[in-house]
Amino acid sequence: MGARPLTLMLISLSVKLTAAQVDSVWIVPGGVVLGGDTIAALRFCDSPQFQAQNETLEAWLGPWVVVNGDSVDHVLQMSEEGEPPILVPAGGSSTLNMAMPSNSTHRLRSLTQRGDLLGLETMVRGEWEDFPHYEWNLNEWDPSATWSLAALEEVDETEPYVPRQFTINDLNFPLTLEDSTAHVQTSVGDVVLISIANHGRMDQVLHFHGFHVEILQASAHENRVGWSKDTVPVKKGECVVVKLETNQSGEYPVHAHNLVAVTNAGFYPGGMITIITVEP
Ligand SMILES: [Cu+2]
Repeated sequence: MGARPLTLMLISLSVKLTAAQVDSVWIVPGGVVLGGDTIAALRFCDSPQFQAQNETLEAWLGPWVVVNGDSVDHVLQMSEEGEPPILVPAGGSSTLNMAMPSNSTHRLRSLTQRGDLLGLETMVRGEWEDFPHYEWNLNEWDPSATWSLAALEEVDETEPYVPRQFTINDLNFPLTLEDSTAHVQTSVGDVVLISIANHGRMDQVLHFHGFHVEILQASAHENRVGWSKDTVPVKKGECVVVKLETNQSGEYPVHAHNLVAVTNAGFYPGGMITIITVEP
């Protein structure tokens, strides 16, 4: 009998600690190799060390402190309209307040050209229903533009745009299959959610083989919520969330519909392709 109040006290203590937690993320410059191209990059990293893939921010673990390890200031913007931009001075830090509704997925991006084209953009997830949640960050890359930006030169965005690499979570196929949040692994009858953010300069359309998915969020197409489709457009800057309930086992590709987006430097297959693996 005496143990019960103690247990309750411990539970409420742990809840308080979670709510007061402040987590940090670092803006770090570096370079990556994608499909044979070397690319200059900026990433949101979980330590001061450069990492090739942007860190996803879980809003409920916030507030988040962003530490700018780049040599220039960055101005960050959450995807919501009306959220004020946040200045993170070079070598300094700022706090991101992430009061966002549950069941919603957003983008955090840099408003500078250097940040935008070097890939300083990531997904910020509110809490969703308690299903396994996968994350697909879509982007494309023009290697020569990244080197101009790394040298603090401007890129003329009115010039024809011919990216050479196309990625999910900053990896191109077949490396997407080694990423545990790009490669969906589930069992027949189970439900998973997939948050998709398009950080690139091109609209994309994803084609799901084997299944229809239910659209739970489509920030640029709100009329599509509730639709069940095997083809899901994700406009430039859009965040889409879909629910997948599998009814058959096997390996099913998901790929961008635009042919150039399923190549690595022109070679097919590559780019924005991943697999849904369904165990019986
Ligand atoms: Cu297809």
